Amino acid sequence: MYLGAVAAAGPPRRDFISVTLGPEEAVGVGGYNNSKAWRRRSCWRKWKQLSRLQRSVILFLFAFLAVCGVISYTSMGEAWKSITNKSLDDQRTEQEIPRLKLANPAVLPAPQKADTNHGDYPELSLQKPPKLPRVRRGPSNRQIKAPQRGTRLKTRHDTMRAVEELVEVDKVEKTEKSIISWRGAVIEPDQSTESPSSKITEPEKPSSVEAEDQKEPVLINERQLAVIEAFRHAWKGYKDFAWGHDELKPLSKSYNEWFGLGLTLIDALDTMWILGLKEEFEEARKWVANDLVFDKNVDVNLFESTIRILGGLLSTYHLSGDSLFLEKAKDMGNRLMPAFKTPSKIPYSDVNIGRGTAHPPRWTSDSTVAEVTSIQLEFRELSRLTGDEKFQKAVDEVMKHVHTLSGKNDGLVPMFINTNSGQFTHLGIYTLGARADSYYEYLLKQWIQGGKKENELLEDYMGAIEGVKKHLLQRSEPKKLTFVGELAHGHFSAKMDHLVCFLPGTLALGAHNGLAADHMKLAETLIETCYQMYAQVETGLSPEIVHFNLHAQKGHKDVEIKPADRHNLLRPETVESLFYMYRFTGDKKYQDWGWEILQNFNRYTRVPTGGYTSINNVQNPSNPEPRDKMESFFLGETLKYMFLLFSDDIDLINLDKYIFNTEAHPLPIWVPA
Ligand code: DMJ
Repeated sequence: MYLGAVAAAGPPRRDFISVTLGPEEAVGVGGYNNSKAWRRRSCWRKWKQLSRLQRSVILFLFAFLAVCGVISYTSMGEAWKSITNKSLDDQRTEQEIPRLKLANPAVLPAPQKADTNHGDYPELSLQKPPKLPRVRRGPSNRQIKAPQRGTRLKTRHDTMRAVEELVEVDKVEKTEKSIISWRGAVIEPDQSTESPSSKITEPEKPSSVEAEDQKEPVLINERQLAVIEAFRHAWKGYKDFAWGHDELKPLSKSYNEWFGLGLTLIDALDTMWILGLKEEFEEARKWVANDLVFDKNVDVNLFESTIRILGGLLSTYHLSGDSLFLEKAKDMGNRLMPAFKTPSKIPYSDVNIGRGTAHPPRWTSDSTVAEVTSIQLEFRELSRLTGDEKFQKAVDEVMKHVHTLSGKNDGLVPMFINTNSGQFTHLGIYTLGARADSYYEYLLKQWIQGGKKENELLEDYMGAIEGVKKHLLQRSEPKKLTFVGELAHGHFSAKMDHLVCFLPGTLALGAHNGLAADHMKLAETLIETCYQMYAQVETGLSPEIVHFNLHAQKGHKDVEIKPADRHNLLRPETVESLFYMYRFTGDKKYQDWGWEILQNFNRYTRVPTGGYTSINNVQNPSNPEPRDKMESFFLGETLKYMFLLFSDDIDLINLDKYIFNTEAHPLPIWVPA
């Protein structure tokens, strides 16, 4: 905790010079006479009795003391002046924090500094099994209540010691908790959460921030520590070789630029907050404050920049209470608005955020359905926070329009929509994978975000799940795994993208929110399938796409992989669903599955000099063929969901108060359950 220079310095010290006179002088000789005249006379007599040398020595001493006095007065004055100025500066910074600063106070307490000792961790090289990280003192993450279903803390001595240290730190910090001032984030635990905006009457105001969530000391377990360690390793690579750029190329020790907006850094902000990585967060925050500029002649993809940048900034604002992130989010949101200036109001895929122009891809005037229907959580939230309705209006219009469109098949949507006509194109192909996936996810999540009142969204979601059941579900051989295939002009294909593995989590979230109980059953069978997409592969990592065997063949597993599909991009969907499944069932097998996956990421994708890399061949453990790229969602999503999966605390991003956008950025539910 940073208490500020004044507090740290404490009250000014007073120095005294004590001059001790001899007993004779103190009480007089021959009786006590304390009259002023007597004392003056007596002193003068004594002075006269001294030799010249004695007098000179005394005079010299007095002169010396006087000079010392003057010098120390001047330097103390300077010190005092600088302390006073600093405190004024602090006050100024607080005042200059833009208007919205306290509109929505921080949800979680400021992350605590994690142990910076990298040295405890042996570096793992590619393809070698990693050693389990030694337990160390992790960050104190005080938003967590006592674990609900028993912690996964190991009983090993060092683990307990680590935890005891955490608790000790926490106790000390708790006593200082009246105001936590940390880089512009001002958190007053007693402050109640208010709606950030009073300008908008609908939708309803959130009450997402609960100081009561911040009750007990946090116990970080060994698996969470391993996630922190993985994050820090990834971050080290990004920091050393790609700082401020979009994506790390960990093998060539360089970077890849996509939008030129520090994508990885922004995507990772709220993960750092949740993991308690204060130092890293502070450094990244500085970059956002000083170097993140949107006034650039650059084309960005509307969907990707909304879910990663806008979503990342909004959730970081909610978690930290730091208005810097809201200001940046507003700026970005405004710059994305030209995308909606189309004949149909269905947005273009690309926007030049510097010039304020938008356009479809060069080869078509279509946008993908997932892209135009998976920006709503973020734009709606931006309206709620700013009081400016235009963001919400634009995206609501898209949803209303899509709701009425023909060309659906029992709630399943085609993959493309035309920005001129507003009609679906490429009819007849239905998938829950690429280009359609998050349409289904956002139907449910918008309904939850808005307080479960927007019936059309629910209607479309429920209808779509019926469509999935009717057209896309099949069972594989030999294990009879239920999977979600695709439909192309009436023909079923047993192809399933890893992307579809968001679905078990979404189904479970719906069931948790009161929807059909059989959704939970389906979620349970589908997450088993997603896990098998890892477990049946040589590296224990899923490929991008699998084909399931519909007929039993000797020596064949359920999962078949085509050469073009055997890459792994460090994607989050399975871990994401494992997180939801564990939250809602408490079944520890989901944590164990996630743990296996984390270890396999460490075995096959970790680059010794920092960072993780996507790989080309999940079927070859001796050479998984690194692709030399770390996607921003590895930090934004995969590791965040891992950390949350291993936590036993339902209040670490409480799912009745938050809804994750499709890039794992938590946003408040407006009317919490
Ligand atoms: C992320 O950008 C989002 O999760 C998106 O919805 C799908 N693709 C990646 C992760 O796989």
